[in-house]
Amino acid sequence: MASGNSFYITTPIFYVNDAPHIGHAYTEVAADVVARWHRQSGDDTWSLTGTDEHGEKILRTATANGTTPKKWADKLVTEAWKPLLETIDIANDDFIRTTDERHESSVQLFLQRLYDDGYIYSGEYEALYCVGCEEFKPQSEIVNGTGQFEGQKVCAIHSKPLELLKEKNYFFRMSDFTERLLALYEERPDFVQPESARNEVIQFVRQGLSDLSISRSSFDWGVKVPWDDSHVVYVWFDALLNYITAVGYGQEGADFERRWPATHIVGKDILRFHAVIWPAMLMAAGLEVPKQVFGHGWLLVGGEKMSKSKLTGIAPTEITDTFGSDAFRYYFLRAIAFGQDGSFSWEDLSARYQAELANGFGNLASRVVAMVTKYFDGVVPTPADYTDIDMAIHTVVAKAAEDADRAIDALAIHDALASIWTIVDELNGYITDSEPWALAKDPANAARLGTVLYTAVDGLRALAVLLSPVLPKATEKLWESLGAADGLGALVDQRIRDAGQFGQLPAGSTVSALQALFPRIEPAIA
Ligand code: ME8
Repeated sequence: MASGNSFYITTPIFYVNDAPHIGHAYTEVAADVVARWHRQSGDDTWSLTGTDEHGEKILRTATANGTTPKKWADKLVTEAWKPLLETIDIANDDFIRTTDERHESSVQLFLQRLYDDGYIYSGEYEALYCVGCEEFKPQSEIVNGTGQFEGQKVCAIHSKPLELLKEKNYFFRMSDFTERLLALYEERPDFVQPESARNEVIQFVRQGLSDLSISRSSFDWGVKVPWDDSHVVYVWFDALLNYITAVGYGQEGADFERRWPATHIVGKDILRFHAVIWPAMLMAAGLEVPKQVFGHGWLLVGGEKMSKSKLTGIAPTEITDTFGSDAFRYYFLRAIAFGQDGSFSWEDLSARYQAELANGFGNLASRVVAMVTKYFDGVVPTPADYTDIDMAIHTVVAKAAEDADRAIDALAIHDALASIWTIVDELNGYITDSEPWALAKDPANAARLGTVLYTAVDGLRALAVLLSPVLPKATEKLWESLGAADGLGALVDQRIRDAGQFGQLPAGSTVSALQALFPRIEPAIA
């Protein structure tokens, strides 16, 4: 369970060839929820995201747009990628760009170390390259083109023709690490997750690894190879290093020792880079391998991965403009089992918004606050003796908090949400069964009415804490409305681990009016 430990979580750093779509936002939100959860558990948490700006793909995009790659990257970072973080309410601690000086100098340091230790040699290479993936493709990922690419070899992911590259390159002796990697997967079953991803990686490595080409000399948009400035570092080798350069690898007085190793959240498309190449690089440098690599599933459109290059991307603002950032965050994490693929549908989003957020959680909060206002002039009542049905709620809350914490540790974010939602459902049922409106008709029931509403309002207190990593805006409003800030302090300072303990909201606190947390959405008029 999370407690006082160092916890460092990362997203991939995204290519700046285009603006983000909801697939990128999905990764960001997942990592952010886990980071916020750990922060609220008292862990020494650090969350990193950023952008991948070197390589041929960015160079070609910039050239096609009549500008330099750096200017293009600056524009995309400022106008698209940083605004994405605002749109979906990401509380990242750092944002790294591979064009940052702090990154480039540490990449050179790392590479020099591998070179000095004999892990790098010069050689000739000829193979089919996909600029979309920025990768030499193995036979298993090459397919025959169709339509306009009939007769050509294309990338199975991008469906675009591969290019035959023949260059003198520097190579990393990755083949030396086959056995050590297999031992790592064996000794630490959690190293690659979910299980399907782990199996895929093991199967791949068992076939034996080839050495990896880690430099390019046919263009110069990249980090210069320190001992040969006619080469730039291969974009993936450069990009993977962001996870350590951002926390100050090789710099004086940096946080590297304190933060590293990290939990990497990535899409399954880039699993092998993270679960094979990256740990091999770290082993060669004598550094600790990551704590975990978790490969989540894809958002699909028409059964295929949503993608920038296939123009099937949906901009996150298309959703947040109507439903808000909290609903965006909730929906993707609740509707799709983390680790599996899922399809986005407007119908499903609307239905869940209405049923779970507006009617389930939002309505529960509104009615409880309204009843405390109406029957107790807005003052949280003192509970009298608890009956079995009240105690059952205490148990539900405690269990939900524990289960959710365990689920987040396993990165089963959807399970954590399902556990927390048992509180919403049980509290709604409790209120229906307890009928506070009927109790209020007879002053002889005042003590019982107070107990019921205290139980309900303290249940809301627990929900505000447990849901704050997912629904930061709605839970903040609820916290304020409960008057909890006065009695208990800021919501962000509440500890997840303590949230399930019943009875923390001080009786006598004053609740204030609560506007609908998830307002009804009027259908757009065609
Ligand atoms: O690969 N569903 O960057 P990238 C879910 N720069 N997630 C998706 C998705 C989809 N349809 N489409 C994209 C790169 N993603 C490299 C990474 S890291 C050292 C370098 C998300 O811009 C998912 O996280 O192509 C995926 O792995 C990532 O975006 C790829 O982003």
